[in-house]
Amino acid sequence: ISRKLQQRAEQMIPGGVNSPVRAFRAVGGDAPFILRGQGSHIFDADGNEYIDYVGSWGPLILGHAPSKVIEAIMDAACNGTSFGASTPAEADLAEIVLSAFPHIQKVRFVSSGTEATMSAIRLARAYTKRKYIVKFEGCYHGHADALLVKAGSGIATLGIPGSAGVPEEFIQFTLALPFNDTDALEHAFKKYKHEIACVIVEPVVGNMGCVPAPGGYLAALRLITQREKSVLIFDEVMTGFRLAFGGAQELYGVVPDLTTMGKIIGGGLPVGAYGGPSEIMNLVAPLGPMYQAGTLSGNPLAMAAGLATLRHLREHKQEIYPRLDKLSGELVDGVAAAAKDAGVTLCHNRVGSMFTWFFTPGPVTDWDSAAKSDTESFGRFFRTMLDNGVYLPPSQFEAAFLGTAHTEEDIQRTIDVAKQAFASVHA
Ligand code: KE4
Repeated sequence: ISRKLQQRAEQMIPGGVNSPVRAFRAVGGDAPFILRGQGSHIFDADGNEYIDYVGSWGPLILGHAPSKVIEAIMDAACNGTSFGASTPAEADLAEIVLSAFPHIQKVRFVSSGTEATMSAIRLARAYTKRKYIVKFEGCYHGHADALLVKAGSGIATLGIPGSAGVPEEFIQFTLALPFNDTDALEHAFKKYKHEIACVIVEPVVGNMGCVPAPGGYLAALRLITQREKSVLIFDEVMTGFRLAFGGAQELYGVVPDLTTMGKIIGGGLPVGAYGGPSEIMNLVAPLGPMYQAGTLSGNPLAMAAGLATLRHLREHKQEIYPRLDKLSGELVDGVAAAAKDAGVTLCHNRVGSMFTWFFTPGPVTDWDSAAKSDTESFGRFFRTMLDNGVYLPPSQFEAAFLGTAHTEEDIQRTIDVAKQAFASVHA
């Protein structure tokens, strides 16, 4: 049935999908159409059940349809879905975000991670009155024009458009540097002295597959940007409330100037956010001259879902994060051991409940090393897992997630299926 649904959808929607990765181009085969989710499992149109390690790409840290979140959404919906006017829930959610990220004095809610990073960059440029921005190769921050660049050849050269429809003039001020290379960053600041508005980074990268920043790297970014009076932006859209209640900055003890968020803060509904000290945030309209707006920003249903999710995480964080770490470790190590036993070349990266198995000897520490992965083998592994009821991210270069609804049985079953899958990789 999924195939029929796909054929129908692609008549009217490009590729039949509303986000490219869902088309399974990177892994081949048919993408199942999902009808419902419950806890750690999802169910497709053909009646197949899967253990879900995508969790809507990060938001569903509490699993599918947790009763508290669903009730909160239903209660809010009974009073209407949107007013385009202020509601108390927005300040309620802001309060929790500020409690989790102490450096944030003011936060603005938007409806996606893309809007959050796009706005944070505009704000950094407004605050510093500088034009250049630095991002790192392999990091993804949403699809705003200025961020759709591929690394240029050589160090600290300007990026090249990473998408059709992005004129090079739109990325002429974007520097795409190698991740995990402070020399490259120092070189850029020398070459573009006093001209770099901000450095944006995923403090633990999810978009190369999971790649943690090596010890000292984030602290070095902090030092260099402080010295250069450039705004450091931690894109915590994926890591915020995922790696710890206070995200990567709590885990690593490095504090950026601006933080962008998304995913978990909406509890599965569309929410993004950017925040930082009032000194910077007061530039945002209507207070200041930097314009940013949104019809559904702070939407009551999205705020209700985010509130229910973050309140639960805040209340139970002492046991939730250690358990997610323990269970994820069992899973990742169990699958890695199965690969070793089967003579399959595999390495893995994991930070808390965010992880990736790479089909390469590794270590995977940046884009160049991630790109050495054997995506064919990954595709075969992915499809065998899917055929046996395990739903992994359909790309070697995406992070997988474990949530509070996953059980020991889920983990054991996944390891068992991986044993079969590795046997087939050799076949
Ligand atoms: P959205 O605009 O997709 O809400 O957020 C963009 C974004 C920003 N920053 C980081 C670190 C992100 O990971 C993302 C989006 N992540 C992808 C998964 N790699 C979303 C999945 C998709 O594109 O369909």
